[in-house]
Amino acid sequence: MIELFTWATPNGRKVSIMLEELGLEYNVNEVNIGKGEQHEPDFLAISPNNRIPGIIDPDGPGGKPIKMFETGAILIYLAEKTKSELYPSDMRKRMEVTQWLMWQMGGVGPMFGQAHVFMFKPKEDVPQAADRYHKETKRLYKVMNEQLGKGRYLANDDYSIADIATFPWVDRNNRHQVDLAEYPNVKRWHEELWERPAVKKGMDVPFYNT
Ligand SMILES: N[C@@H](CCC(=O)N[C@@H](CS)C(=O)NCC(=O)O)C(=O)O
Repeated sequence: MIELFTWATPNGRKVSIMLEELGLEYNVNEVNIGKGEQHEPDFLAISPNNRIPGIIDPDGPGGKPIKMFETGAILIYLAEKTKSELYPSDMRKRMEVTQWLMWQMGGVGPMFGQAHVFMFKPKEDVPQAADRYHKETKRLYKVMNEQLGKGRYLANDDYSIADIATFPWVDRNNRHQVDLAEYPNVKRWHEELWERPAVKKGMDVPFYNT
């Protein structure tokens, strides 16, 4: 049984959606980042970067336990472990997915995350920062909208770990003040993904909020 250490945030939900998609059994360990539990030594032994989520797979490579942090790496690991086409075996398709996964990890996650800090119940008003991250967020939506106008999913025409990584962030569009109606291809994709049973279940771990 895989141990998942997580909280109700977009990064946490990437991994619970993936585990649901793969039908892997897992146990949820709540790490309440609002209470600072990500700094506790037991969690740091799994995620030295003090960020959720993390996993422990007792049945890792070579039959030995493996601990992992960083969602991009965890998604790749879980797909490799199960030989899932959510990370395609075909090299060209795989690189397409890798590009959009890296785009999420280096762009969407950090930029939307900063937009939330400065735009959603900010501790202090910093208009220059709010404006900068809002603009960058909208630029990323434009890129995503164009890409989703070319195909059904972010990479190729197949659902992949790139979609799984991006979806929970787009679901927080209220926090970064983006109206999905302005990005019709993203809206279509967001609605379609919500129809997947694994997405519905994974988004509710450990509980759903927007
Ligand atoms: N690049 C990391 C980012 C993880 C991350 O930022 N997690 C946030 C929640 S979404 C967190 O743990 N924040 C705790 C904190 O800021 O102290 C990943 O993809 O795993």
